[in-house]
Amino acid sequence: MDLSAHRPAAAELARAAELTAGELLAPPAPVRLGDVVPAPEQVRPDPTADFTLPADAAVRVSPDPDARDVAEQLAELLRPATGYPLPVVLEATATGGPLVLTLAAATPPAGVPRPRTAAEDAPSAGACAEELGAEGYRLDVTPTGVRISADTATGLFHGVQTLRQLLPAAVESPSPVATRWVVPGGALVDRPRFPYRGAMLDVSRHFFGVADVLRVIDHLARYKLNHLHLHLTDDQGWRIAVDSWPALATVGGATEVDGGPGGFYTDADYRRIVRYAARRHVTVVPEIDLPGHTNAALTAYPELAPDRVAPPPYTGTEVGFSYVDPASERTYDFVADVLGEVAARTPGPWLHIGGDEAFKVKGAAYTGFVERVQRIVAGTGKTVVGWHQIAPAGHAEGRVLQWWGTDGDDLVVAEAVRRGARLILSPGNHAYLDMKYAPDTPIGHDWAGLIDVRRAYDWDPGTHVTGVPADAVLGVEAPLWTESVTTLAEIEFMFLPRLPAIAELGWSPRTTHDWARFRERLAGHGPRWATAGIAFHRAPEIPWPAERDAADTPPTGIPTPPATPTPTG
Ligand code: TNX
Repeated sequence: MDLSAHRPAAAELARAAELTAGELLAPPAPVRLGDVVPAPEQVRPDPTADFTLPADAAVRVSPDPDARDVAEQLAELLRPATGYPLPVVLEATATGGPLVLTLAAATPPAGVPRPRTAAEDAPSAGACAEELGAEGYRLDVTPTGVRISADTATGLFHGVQTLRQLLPAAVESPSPVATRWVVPGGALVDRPRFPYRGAMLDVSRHFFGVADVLRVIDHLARYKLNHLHLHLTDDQGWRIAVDSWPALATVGGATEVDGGPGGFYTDADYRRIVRYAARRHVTVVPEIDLPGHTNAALTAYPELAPDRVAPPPYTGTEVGFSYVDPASERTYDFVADVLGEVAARTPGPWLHIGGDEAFKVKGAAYTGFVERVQRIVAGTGKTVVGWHQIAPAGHAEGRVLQWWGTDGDDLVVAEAVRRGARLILSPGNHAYLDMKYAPDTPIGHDWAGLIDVRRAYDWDPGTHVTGVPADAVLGVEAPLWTESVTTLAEIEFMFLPRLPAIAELGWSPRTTHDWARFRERLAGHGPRWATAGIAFHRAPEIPWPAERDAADTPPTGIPTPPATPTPTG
């Protein structure tokens, strides 16, 4: 029998082989200028202006210590994957070069039209297009180089995070990769919608060591989140050393959910976290939860308990049973000492006093306690933040309520806002990253519902709570409670990919809000996380590109990431 009719011709075989080889060797899809998360305010791509980083590039930067530090961080970020030396050079008037970071608003390099701002496009608005503010930046890519300009080092830092995302995903590799380091041409002007963009890590229910916290700060910084709220105390463990009440940490810190060993941050540990965060333009917001959620403190100092009897340590996950005695003066000595010490080692302006779920301290006893604690905070020079349960207490100058409701009709909170409070929005059913993605998510809660990526993304902080106008919204925060979260890989699994969704709501103008585009942009981050050894949830709603080298991460399992270098700095 003649099989020649079924045998592919040699030319066809060669063609098929060529296609397969082409697929294997083809560089990954090029990054586009608008592929950034959170979405930038204005993007003007110029496909004729792509730039390729040369091996002998230097980073030129204005001679300012903070700007210089951002330049050092850019070099530190690029060196491992590129293998290039990337020296940092101080230059008062850097006019050009492959990588330039300048602190003053710079004239765009010739050939790149300055993008028009929304303000310029609106006929009535007269605001200056180059008002970049405290956090904004401008990024210009021409065939001869990348220039980031900003009014502040913080703006430069955010610009560097954008540049990082514009380079191929291989830039996340901890070891050298042979590739062309192409940045898409064009110009971009960017600044945040809200000044407060944060995430919370509960280090009480399970304790996480300094290295884990530093890694979390890195994740925040990537997505231009600028606040890390540390939930430092709860029934299951007290996590910060306090000199004047030492047993809080040594006794109260020795437990956690399910009987693990717990732990606490020494003064040096806490300062290291604060310093590491500051270098990444992230402000630490410490929370001492009062008057409830205090079982760990009571085990150490029974004199604070209403019956003056030490309760047994608590390793379960119920809430609302413990409280410090609001009728005892000793309680206020404790509060003043603790808040005084924490304030003294916290450079940021905020002090979070909790206030949630104090079910056994009711009515005037509760509001009276909160009002007194608000005065103690004011005495430390900090601005008070509390969970929205503190709304009925009297107003204190500048106070901020963190709203975690699941129903946007909250009259008590709207009234507190009318009296002058500002709001951080952490709606339980959109922003609580301890909620499961889907029924089969192996860890997490579901009391506020399931939160897939779309649910994390599809809400508007500016209109979410009835009677709370956008200008009373300070920003957004994604809390991660850790009753069921025990490792860094599990933190990352719950954070990613939802944290970038919340980050985008906090940063990007509402006009950029678009689920279809967001999921496309987010998809490109999968290979970045995989390359960096960061665990994440391969949410089925996101069109992740096929990964060649990445570890296989099943849709619902929590992958064990490859060992990552310990953060330094
Ligand atoms: C409620 S929301 C809490 C926490 C729990 C969390 C679990 C809030 C301020 N309090 O004590 O850990 O639910 O999702």
